[in-house]
Amino acid sequence: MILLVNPRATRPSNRRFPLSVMAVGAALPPHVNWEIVDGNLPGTDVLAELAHHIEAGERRGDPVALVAFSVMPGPQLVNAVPLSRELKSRFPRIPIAWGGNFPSLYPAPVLNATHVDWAIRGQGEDTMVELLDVINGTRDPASVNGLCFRDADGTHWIGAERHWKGPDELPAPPYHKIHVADYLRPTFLGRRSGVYQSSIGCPYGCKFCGVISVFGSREKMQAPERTARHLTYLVREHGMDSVHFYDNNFFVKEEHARELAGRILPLRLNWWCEARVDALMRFSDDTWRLLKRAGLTMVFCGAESGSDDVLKKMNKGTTTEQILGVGKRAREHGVIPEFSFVFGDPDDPEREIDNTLAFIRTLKHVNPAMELITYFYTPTPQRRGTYGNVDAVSATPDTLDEWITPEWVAWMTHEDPLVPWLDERLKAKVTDFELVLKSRFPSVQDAKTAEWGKLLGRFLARRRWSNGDFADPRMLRLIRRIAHRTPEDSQAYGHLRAARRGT
Ligand code: B12
Ligand code: SF4
Repeated sequence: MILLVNPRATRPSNRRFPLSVMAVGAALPPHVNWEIVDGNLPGTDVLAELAHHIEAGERRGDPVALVAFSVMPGPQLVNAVPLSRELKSRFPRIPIAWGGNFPSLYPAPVLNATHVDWAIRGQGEDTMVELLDVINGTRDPASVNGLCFRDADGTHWIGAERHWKGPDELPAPPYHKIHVADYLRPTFLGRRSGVYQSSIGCPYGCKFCGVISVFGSREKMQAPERTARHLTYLVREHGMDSVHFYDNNFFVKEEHARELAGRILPLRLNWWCEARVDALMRFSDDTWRLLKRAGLTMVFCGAESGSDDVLKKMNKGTTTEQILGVGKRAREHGVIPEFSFVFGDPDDPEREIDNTLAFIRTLKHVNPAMELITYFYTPTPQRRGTYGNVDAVSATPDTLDEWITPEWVAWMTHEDPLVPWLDERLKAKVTDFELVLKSRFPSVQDAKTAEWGKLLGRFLARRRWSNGDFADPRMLRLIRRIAHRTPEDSQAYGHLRAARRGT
């Protein structure tokens, strides 16, 4: 038996289908028994569940041969480390593997941890199947692409990169292995929102982006018919009414977008997806209308910067004119655009911040419904030296214990990039601006702030927004804090975070 663990990555109320471990499990050979243990489900004691499965497997004569964790940088890592360490100390003979974005990007600290036996880089389906042969003693681990391990003398073996497959070559999501209804949660899109990923990778090469560090600059899209078939199942059998598409880049070709929209239109879903502004600007008005009719409610676009020079430096391949163009067209077609920006240009951070904040104000005039997401540029070792001279950035940690300190958690979540050119004053410029904007125009996705807080914030932020006065909005911060609805279950990693000025 194989146990697939999704360590807690979010609050239970925000849980989503654990797609990563579902995908890996679906590809296991039919004779292999497997179960998912999902730390995002309310009240789950992951360690107790694992122990229960391990003991039950022993009794049935189907002992657990491997416990495999999915680990994303950030809070999921914070939860994975003690879990995996404790599991190893209680069941030292059971091999532990880690897959997902964290070991794909940072295999060395994973292999430095003696409680992890195998690290898997990149797409996991085929590597896991081959790893089972290794564990059964029928295959040399060095022959498995994507597999990393410690040699007998402790040196690290980093397996060659695995060529990854497109979604059409992989099994369908195994919905029968989870309680689907437990994962259909209310969001701004609907009362029973689900998630789905229909493509893998992204064909572009933005220099700051972690997606291409894992998948290279390639994207494989699933046939629209297959996507529609899976969504139809979720709608008809489980009453899903809306969906977040997790694709890094949902629209590549207009024809593909049109076919997909036509196929899912009868499902009457509301949906959110990520797209590039250049692709959206290429679409005809007729395509925009079709997307809207098919349920496109919000489209997330990586706008990144309000300066064309910086967009060029990032190798983004888009322009500020296209960003404004999408703002305008989205308004015309009744779709909410969600623009994300990356602050902290290594060469001239202050000028870039001022310029981009001014651009966001213009964008908000063009489309008042526009939503804002902010990030700080966090150069990863894989992308070092590609965008700005970032060689001064400190090296990433060698141990998992250091990775889960508050500083590195804030680094992984792009909250504090730990770069010398972005001091507290500059960061505050961004967070203060964001607070004024989000008080003046509360996000349709903000379920955390009580209604009275939103109303009061709107009123008090009015003058600041129209005067362009964003400096130290103490009153707005206080309102946000008091009006913050207490989560039903605060994040386990919360205490590890360094204090910071909130937005
Ligand atoms: C869902 C999701 C989340 C969920 C968590 C999901 C969970 N695990 O419970 C939430 C919303 C909580 C989340 C949060 C964050 N996320 Co996130 N997230 C995603 C998203 C949209 C989809 C991932 C997914 O399910 N894909 C579908 C599955 C099938 O694919 P997959 O995960 O890639 O899995 C494959 C391989 O990675 C591998 N694999 C994965 N797990 C395992 C396990 C084993 C054992 C094996 C063998 C293989 C394996 O095999 C799988 C099948 O091929 C991706 C974007 C994307 N489309 O990839 C971003 C993404 C992974 N997230 C990202 C980031 C940065 C974050 C945050 C840090 C953001 C923030 N500022 O706070 C936070 C913090 C994470 C945390 N809380 O720990 C980045 C990672 C960048 C990077 N390379 O480091 C991504 C790529 C988004 C982006 N474009 O920047 N995230
Ligand atoms: S378009 Fe988005 S996902 Fe693709 S490389 Fe650029 S930032 Fe990454």
